[in-house]
Amino acid sequence: MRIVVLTGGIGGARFLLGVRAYAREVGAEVTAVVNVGDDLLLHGLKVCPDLDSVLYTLGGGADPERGWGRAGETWTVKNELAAYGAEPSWFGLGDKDVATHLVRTQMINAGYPLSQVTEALAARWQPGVRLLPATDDRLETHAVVTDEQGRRAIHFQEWWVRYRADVPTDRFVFVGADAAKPAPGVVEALAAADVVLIAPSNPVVSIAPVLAVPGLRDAVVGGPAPVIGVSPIIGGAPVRGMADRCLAVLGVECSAAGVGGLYGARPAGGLLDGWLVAPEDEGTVVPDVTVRAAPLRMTDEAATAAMVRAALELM
Ligand code: GDP
Ligand code: FO1
Ligand code: CA
Repeated sequence: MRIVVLTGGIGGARFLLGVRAYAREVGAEVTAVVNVGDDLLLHGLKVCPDLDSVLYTLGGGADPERGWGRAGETWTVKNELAAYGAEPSWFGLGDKDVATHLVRTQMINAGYPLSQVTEALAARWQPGVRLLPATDDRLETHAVVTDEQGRRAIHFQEWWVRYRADVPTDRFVFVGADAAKPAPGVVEALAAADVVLIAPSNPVVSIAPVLAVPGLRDAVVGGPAPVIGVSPIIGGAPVRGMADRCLAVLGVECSAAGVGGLYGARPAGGLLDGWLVAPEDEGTVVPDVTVRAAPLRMTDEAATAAMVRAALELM
């Protein structure tokens, strides 16, 4: 069996722990197609938060409380940069994390595409699933905001980390998406998939930028595999993060029904064949989509693997 998962960072990474556990049980192969819209250049370093969340989580090196970055992290580099007054000061790179960005940046500068760089980093972390960036090309999520400086587009990280999403926001744009191509292997993996799972990731700034790569959405929707989504919203609220703020920007209700409706039914030009919601959201209706309820809290690997099993039962 071949499973392809579309995913963002922390929520997707935790989901992948369950997908990997399930896949080991049944002998399935897993490919994760990871969002790159959060990526940024910082102090000359290429930082890929979602790819790193997945690598560190599956590799056993992630900080469990923070969710992003490395366990047992120290902050000497960050403090030294602050002593120089180096900007941006609102985004902190941990010392261990910096090593990842140094290796990645060196390879990118030597001409390697992000997909090959990711493969090289994965040789250390042994994530047990194939990790593919959605694209090797530049694709950055920006928020169009209006504040005392007027109407302008700021990088997603500035919107979230600097302003904590607390700034009037018109919309999100995926800069570069029009000219981006799916990374090598992505379309092939989708064409060979037995099932495509949409991780319980942020639909607006994790899954949408993956699908914004021309050809990628068509490869999912026009592909042979059923598409099953897992709701990141339980009882009208995200489990963590900023999905409620992001959905509000789109005017979409923050609910399992709202996100299911945003993805839409595959027969009606949308994405989904099946939609897994939490027991709290039992009775959720998404027209033309098979909806089922199962516990969706990813408290540990066994609970998450059970979620994956429930998702696959929707096939
Ligand atoms: P990010 O890129 O680091 O923001 O992570 P993702 O986009 O992959 O995932 C963020 C989403 O994960 C949020 O909308 C959360 O609601 C969702 N999430 C986090 N933990 C859980 C959980 O235990 N269960 C479910 N269903 N969703 C979760
Ligand atoms: N999130 C923060 O809230 N503050 C930070 O200083 C910060 C630094 C950071 C460095 C590397 C990395 O991979 C992630 C980092 N994050 C930080 C998390 C990140 O901003 C977002 O949570 C994700 O991009 C959302 O997917
Ligand atoms: Ca993300």
